[in-house]
Amino acid sequence: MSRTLVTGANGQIGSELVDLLRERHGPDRVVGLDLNSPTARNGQSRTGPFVTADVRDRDALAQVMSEHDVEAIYHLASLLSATGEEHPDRTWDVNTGGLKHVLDLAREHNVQVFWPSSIAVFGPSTPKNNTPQQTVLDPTTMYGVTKRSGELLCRYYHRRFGVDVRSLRYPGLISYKTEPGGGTTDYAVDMYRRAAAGADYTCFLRSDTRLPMMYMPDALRATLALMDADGDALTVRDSYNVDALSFSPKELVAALQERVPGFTCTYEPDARQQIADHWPASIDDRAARADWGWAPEYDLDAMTEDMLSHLRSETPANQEG
Ligand code: NAD
Ligand code: AKB
Repeated sequence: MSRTLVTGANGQIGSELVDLLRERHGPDRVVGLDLNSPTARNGQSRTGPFVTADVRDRDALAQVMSEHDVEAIYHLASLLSATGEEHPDRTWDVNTGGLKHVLDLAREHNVQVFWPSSIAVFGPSTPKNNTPQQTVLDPTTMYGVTKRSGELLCRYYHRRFGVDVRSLRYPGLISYKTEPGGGTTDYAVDMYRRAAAGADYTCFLRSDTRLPMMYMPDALRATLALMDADGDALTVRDSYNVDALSFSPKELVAALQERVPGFTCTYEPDARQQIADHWPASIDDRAARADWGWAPEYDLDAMTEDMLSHLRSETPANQEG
């Protein structure tokens, strides 16, 4: 039986993607892989196969591919931007080494690959508004360096070896099921969680820091749509820009205050501000719209309604009631 492999399966995206793919293909046909077994905090159903392994270990990956007859990989295992600045060597090894192993094995086993890039590929010389698909790419973080290197590797493996690898430059992703890990855009999820719990929030970015964001249901839909698309229609083989919405912390505070009276936010920018200052405020995603029909569904109001209703239903008071 051939299977789909998801690396980084315990993460913010992996936890939800594993469940979605298991609904699509059946629980037995999707293998999760991460450094540790999933816990309740990872939110993921534990109905299917799971492997604990390190993506830096090529032999372990090769064994999983053969044992499970893997036909598609969603390679999500990674360190993110803020953690990346704390551990640059490990970030290079995990992000770039892991992707190289996956691409080599995909070439050997004729496997389709999804690998996410990020708005972190852009930098201080990139146009900040409506950032084009083809533009200056001068990342200033180790995370951004691994993402741009990864994009070039993906394009090389496609052109040189015909590997069917597809990629999106995700903006900051917002979700309520599994908490994000070590990113710069995580402030938004933290703020939602605090507001839903009736608490105030101290934000680590300045109030006017506008960044591109996307709600997780849109991100998952984009991912599957790209993987389902006709390969001949894809004109971008490094990584597609995808846009959904943009907001600053103060705009998110205003959206929350409309629904959570009395919510307040104070601002204490830290080292993550410098990372955010080099990222775009909005993205031009016309190539994704033209090539495979991308269109987001959630704006800030719709996302805020949905986030709060889910987070409030999970608060201890509601669980007891
Ligand atoms: P996350 O930090 O929530 O999850 C990453 C997972 O990878 C974790 O469960 C971690 O245990 C695992 N991992 C780390 N090192 C590993 C290793 N050596 N071997 C095996 N597993 C390892 O990240 P996420 O938000 O789910 O992101 C998934 C992918 O999407 C990453 O490539 C990330 O760069 C990209 N991305 C995410 C966002 C976002 O906002 N979440 C935005 C842009 C791009
Ligand atoms: C991060 O903040 O590091 C991620 C990303 C935009 O890649 N959310």
